[in-house]
Amino acid sequence: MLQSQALFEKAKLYIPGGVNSPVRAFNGVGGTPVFFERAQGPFLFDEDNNRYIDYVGSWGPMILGHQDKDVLKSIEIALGKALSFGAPTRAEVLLAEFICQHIPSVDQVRMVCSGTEATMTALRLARGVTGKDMIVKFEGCYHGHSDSLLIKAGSGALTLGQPSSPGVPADFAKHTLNLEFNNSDAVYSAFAEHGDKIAAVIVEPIAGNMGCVLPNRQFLLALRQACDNHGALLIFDEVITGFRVAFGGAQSVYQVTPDITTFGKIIGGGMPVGALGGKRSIMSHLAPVGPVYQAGTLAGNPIAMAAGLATLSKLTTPGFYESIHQKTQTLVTGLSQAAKKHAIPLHINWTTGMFTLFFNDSEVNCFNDVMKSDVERFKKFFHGMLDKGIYFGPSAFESAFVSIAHTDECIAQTISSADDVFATLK
Ligand code: KE4
Repeated sequence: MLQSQALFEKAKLYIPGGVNSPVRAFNGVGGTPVFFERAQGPFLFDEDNNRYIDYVGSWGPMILGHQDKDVLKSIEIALGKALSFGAPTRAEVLLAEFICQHIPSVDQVRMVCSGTEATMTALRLARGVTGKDMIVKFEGCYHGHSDSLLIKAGSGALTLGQPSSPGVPADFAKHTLNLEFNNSDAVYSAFAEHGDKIAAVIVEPIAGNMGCVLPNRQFLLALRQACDNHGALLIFDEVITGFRVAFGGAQSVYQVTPDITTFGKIIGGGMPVGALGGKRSIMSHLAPVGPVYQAGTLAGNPIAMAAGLATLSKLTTPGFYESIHQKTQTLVTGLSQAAKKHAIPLHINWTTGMFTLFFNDSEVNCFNDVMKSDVERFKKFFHGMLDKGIYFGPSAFESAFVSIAHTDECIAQTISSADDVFATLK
């Protein structure tokens, strides 16, 4: 890792913390971040040409694995025409059409350049439509770093131990209610007290940013009912789960329909893309049709649209999600059996294409459960696996991701390596 160490020292001269996103700095696990030079299929290669099986997948986008030939071909064709116009293009219409045709709750979609932009815009839209200011989010859920949402966020902020970031005015924070994920009673109480002021509820329908935490369907139904009863909008932040846990996202798995859905990651195939979508009656409030403003120089960028459309088109392959599900299930089963063999308290939450190891022998259904997990043991697990050429996200509070490119051999190697590492964790 000599090159990574040298690059990290240089990076820290020119970039705060040496990284362009905090979780990458390894503060959650200690040690020096690995600097990667290239990737292929399920593998990453660092600057010292060490190979790793990749369970980060750029935090979700790489569901096809790295360097998918069809995605690269689409990008090459787009590159031959232009990088950017700042004007309407066919490609953005085709990607919007694809999403609208396959997500029943979405009639129209607006492209942006990140998940943060998508959720920030979704909140502004909900506030514009309802004329109300308060929003409800859930502890441990992370929706990007816009001010209204960086309140007891999960993901990086959780790792940084700053449940709400400095720089967010108190006047913003007071409009954000933080409730416990999976706690329907808390939702009923919040709406009983503030219902006439709540513009929206935003939730990761399957949480990924406190680690993977699955919802109780009754909880999602309670959100839907509360929003209907009080004229608030339900926003499903499917930046991670969209086109990952199922072709129709978490909303298709739990059969609960949001008013607005935010997307990102997979819909860009690795390029910078976010999106928000919903019924025309809501989306028509967005400029230039309606008064709710949103804009972006590179929104709908043709290269990103090409990467996204090529990626989504391959997800329609018959059996794709069954295969991803099977790979994930085989891996999780093997890891659980290995931990049991070594009497390591481990609870793995998982669903199709995503999972998290909680070093905790009880169920993990909310943020407080997550915080009972043994983070020190996770750090040892992380580095033990890294030394064996297996790359998990450098934080106990993130989800790991499986791609269609992860072979049976990759999964067997991961289980075998974990077996060795668990033996050292006793
Ligand atoms: P971006 O602005 O990072 O594209 O998306 C923000 C976002 C919104 N909603 C959900 C559910 C998300 O998971 C994210 C971003 N996810 C994190 C990983 N858990 C991004 C990784 C990072 O921050 O470096």
